[in-house]
Amino acid sequence: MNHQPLAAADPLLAGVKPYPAEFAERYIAAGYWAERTLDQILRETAVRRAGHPAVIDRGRRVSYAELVNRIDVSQTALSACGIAQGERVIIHVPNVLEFFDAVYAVISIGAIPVFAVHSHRASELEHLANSSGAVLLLTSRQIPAADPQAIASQLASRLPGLRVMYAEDLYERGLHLACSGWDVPRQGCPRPAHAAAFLQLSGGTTGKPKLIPKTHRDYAYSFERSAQICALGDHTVYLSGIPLAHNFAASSPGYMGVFATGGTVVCALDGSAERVFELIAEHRVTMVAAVPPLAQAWLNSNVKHQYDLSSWKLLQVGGAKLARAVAVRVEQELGCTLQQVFGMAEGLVCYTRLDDDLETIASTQGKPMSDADEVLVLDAQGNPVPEGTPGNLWVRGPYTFRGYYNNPEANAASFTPDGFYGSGDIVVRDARGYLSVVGRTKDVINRGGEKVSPEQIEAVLLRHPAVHDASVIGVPDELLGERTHAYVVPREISPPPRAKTLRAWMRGEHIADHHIPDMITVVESLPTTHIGKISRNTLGSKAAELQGES
Ligand code: OOB
Repeated sequence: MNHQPLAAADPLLAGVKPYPAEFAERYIAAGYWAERTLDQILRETAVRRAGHPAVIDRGRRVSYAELVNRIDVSQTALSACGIAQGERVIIHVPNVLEFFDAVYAVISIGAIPVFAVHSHRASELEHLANSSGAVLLLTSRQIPAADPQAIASQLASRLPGLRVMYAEDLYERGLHLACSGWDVPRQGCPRPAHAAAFLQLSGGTTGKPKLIPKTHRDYAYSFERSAQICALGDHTVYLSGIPLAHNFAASSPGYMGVFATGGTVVCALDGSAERVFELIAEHRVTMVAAVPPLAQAWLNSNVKHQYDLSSWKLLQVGGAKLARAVAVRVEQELGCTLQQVFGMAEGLVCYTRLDDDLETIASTQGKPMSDADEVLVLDAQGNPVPEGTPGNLWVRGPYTFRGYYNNPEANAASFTPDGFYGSGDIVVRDARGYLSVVGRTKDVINRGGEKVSPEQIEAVLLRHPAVHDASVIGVPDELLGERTHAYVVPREISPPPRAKTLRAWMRGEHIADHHIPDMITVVESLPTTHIGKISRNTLGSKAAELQGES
């Protein structure tokens, strides 16, 4: 555990690197940052929209007034537990009503949520507890395919100082305490808006997740601006196919954007086509967020015609590159507008706009949400590249963080001296400022000196009508240094495509020889990260175990 204080540490939470004063002044003067905390924003909406449903979770419909009451009562249970301002609390709760009780009760009490993903198990949670110094884990009895008691006892033996509670008990316990005379606090977060509100996890595909502090005011700006871009309002009914704990589902515009504008969040415990389509039809959902593998599964599902999806206006896809061949199918096959979202927990989020032309929506990952986002596209030497040329993405702005929590080594490696964060993404910027992600610095395959981007090969494979999904990795090769290996998941048709046929088809697609995979293996499924992005890292390390026809 590294508890080295940083030079100019946030006085409200040691280990948080604040925005420099001149930037803070600029963001306040320009109206980007305001003096409101995250729970205050929800409480304000609750005054305006008291009786309107805030959350729907299976049979449970909870109005804004009820939600705020649940949060206040839940706070009582946390106080009784001795949780104090500034202490870290891990949230390990899936997409259910109690997720909101947990998050907002912790924030309202002035403690700091640390957002685990519900697919994390003891080993990941132990890392999070150590790196955040958390005192409490709020887990859940509703995590699909998990044994929370086993997780708790594994953690108890390794981290005796970490207390464990179920999010489902917060409200009940709080009610009980209130009945026995405890005061239910109703005033909300005691910390100022410039303080760190929570710690989010980096989505990096290498190494263990790092912790990203977000202040109330920078985060509020990002979801309120996102809500504007996505035209959220009272009428919005939002569903996320990915965990609510992830930055995309939290703030792009996510549930926080919905709560800021008075709409409704519908909880989906998983992103399967049946579950999501059923919820869309039943609750007249207007907007859905997904990672590309989910969107592909919904597009290729043969049950979609059985549901009334007419309320569905917008499908947001982000988190990983959406192939153009998939993007062009959305409007016609699902009947809604596609919005590409390219973002990162560290900050910058880009959107295609709702009124963009179809080509822009299908072939770019959008443009930054804020006029104050400073985006640089640089070559390896740090010089700007011309428009239309791939380069490394660097960013600074009113909701892009200034440093990982308590991690000077990672900070030294991730920032320029003047505060630009290097995301590791390779992008192309056009004359309008729209970005297309063409790869990641670390993913580039060096095939005998020819630099091959896995995304480019995947994009071609996804054009084949029998291909459901594809992922390409580099594997060591004596002659070339690295060669390309494509793993392909077929659509549910019989017979599935043969590796030989796919390669022959690719040759007919008029692509460079080095874009035809050296190896193709047809497999049943691909490994994914905790939020459902295809994980090339795991694919690389598990490649030998993957059975399939080559
Ligand atoms: C989102 O956040 P993270 O932190 O899980 O992952 C960030 C990384 C980016 O640096 C990029 O490599 C990749 O995920 N990524 C995309 C992408 N969106 C994210 N790559 C290509 N195309 C896209 N549309 O993933 C995230 C955070 C907020 C909103 C949306 C996604």
